[in-house]
Amino acid sequence: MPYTIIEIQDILKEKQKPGRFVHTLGVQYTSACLAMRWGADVEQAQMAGLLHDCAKHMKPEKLLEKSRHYGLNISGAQKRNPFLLHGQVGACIARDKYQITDEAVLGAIRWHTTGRPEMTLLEKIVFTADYIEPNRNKAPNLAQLRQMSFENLDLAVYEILQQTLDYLKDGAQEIDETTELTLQYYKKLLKL
Ligand code: DGI
Ligand code: FE
Ligand code: FE
Repeated sequence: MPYTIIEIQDILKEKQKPGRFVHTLGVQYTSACLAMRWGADVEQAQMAGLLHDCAKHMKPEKLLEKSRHYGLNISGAQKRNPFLLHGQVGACIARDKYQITDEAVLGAIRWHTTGRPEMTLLEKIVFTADYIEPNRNKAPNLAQLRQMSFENLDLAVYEILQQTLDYLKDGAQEIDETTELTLQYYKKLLKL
């Protein structure tokens, strides 16, 4: 029998710090709202949103160990910044531990940090929900971005990537190749 949403919430509540768990629920429900707006499957969106950070509590050594255990390809940027692996490891944990077999849900968990070129609708929804959920307070233009997510999802994805990359470059942080490729893909798609 697969786990219900409520059962997974109960498990994550024990594992995650209170702030992380509140964010997790925020992403679950925001993903559901975006799915309603854009005609995606609401159940898939809720499950992917709920599990997107299921590996976020792991320490860098543990993320690397799990990545090796699951036979993931680890890029140079990921080796130097193991937190970049929490989406990929999270997707493996979702399959292994939470018995998620739906590849669409696993993909949305896997790509939620960097995005990827040609994201599926569900992947774009979770990527966006992660940034705009009500408990997030990272961007100065969140109100505008939240509205944009319900008007032009591709443009919202692009804006989020742009802001994230600007922020990382300001802090002289290493950029994952996929994040950069995703920005370029959506820039071209939108003819910007
Ligand atoms: O796990 P969350 O904190 O909820 O959100 P997330 O999975 O989107 O991770 C957010 C962090 O990831 C944010 O501080 C920006 C960072 N990030 C995204 N792409 C890259 C990156 N960090 C580095 N170093 N390189 C990237 O390409
Ligand atoms: Fe995350
Ligand atoms: Fe998150």
